[in-house]
Amino acid sequence: MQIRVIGVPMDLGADRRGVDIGVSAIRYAGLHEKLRALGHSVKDIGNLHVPLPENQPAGDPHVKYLEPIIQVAEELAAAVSEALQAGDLPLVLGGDHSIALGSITGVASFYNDIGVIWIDAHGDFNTPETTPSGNIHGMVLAALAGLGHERLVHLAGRVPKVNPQNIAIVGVRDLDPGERELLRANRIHVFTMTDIDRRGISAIMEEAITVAGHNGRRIHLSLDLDALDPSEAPGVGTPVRGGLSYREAHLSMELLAACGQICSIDVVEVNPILDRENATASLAVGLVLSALGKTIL
Ligand code: B3U
Ligand code: MN
Ligand code: MN
Repeated sequence: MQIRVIGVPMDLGADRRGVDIGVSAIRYAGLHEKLRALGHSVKDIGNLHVPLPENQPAGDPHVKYLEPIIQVAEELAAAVSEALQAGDLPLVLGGDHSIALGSITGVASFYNDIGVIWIDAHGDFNTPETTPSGNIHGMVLAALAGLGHERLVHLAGRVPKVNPQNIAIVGVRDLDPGERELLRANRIHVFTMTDIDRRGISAIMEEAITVAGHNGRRIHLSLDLDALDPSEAPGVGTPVRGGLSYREAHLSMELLAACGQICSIDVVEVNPILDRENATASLAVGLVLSALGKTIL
């Protein structure tokens, strides 16, 4: 497979500073050589330009940094759909989770029906009315499903980008009250850590793959490193105890690789300032390898 790496050093969508350099940390953890060793060819188009918060007004406190986030999302959507047109698999490195707005918009402009598997401690399903923080990384999945701020929802192309019925969120353990209501009202398939504890990660991932991928549709994987337990992934902005273990996360990726429907990936929320010896970035690289075909035997 030809992998096209796209860096998006975005930290306008979250409060904790430092996710912008997650892009470099993931590259330094050996992403390219490890992908090549697995037999893939890798092309890296470098980083998109992202404005600094120092040079920007935050604007509306319910949707902070809306304009620059939209500007980057439009650019990223174009880069992702270009990669797909060339037959490459876009691997988008974040940055905070607001970048998924651009990557999934790009995928949705290439395929007319897609599924999304969103692996995250959080739902990222707030709107400007329900958000406790005003941070767009906590609203992006709702926007892609057609809910929330008009400018986010109507970004280039169709509305919604993803049919809410084709979304599976896995690893959830922290939802805001209004967000929970929205997930329920829109019948989003949410697989919590409790579901994983009770039924096992393998059954849960198989169900998530069926939700996102039935009828053979292509699946976009959006991997937020805070889905993992903070003991494995300390370098994230909003750690929440009780997350996926190392083995559960790898098995999830291996099952995704085996389904053969993954068309694009984002890896987000790695924060090297909060990390220990690049452990979270190294884990991110390992998980990407498993999602792209690495097996033990
Ligand atoms: N739900 C909260 C916190 C949050 C969302 N995503 C992350 N944190 N990483 C919010 O601000 O929307
Ligand atoms: Mn997230
Ligand atoms: Mn999260």
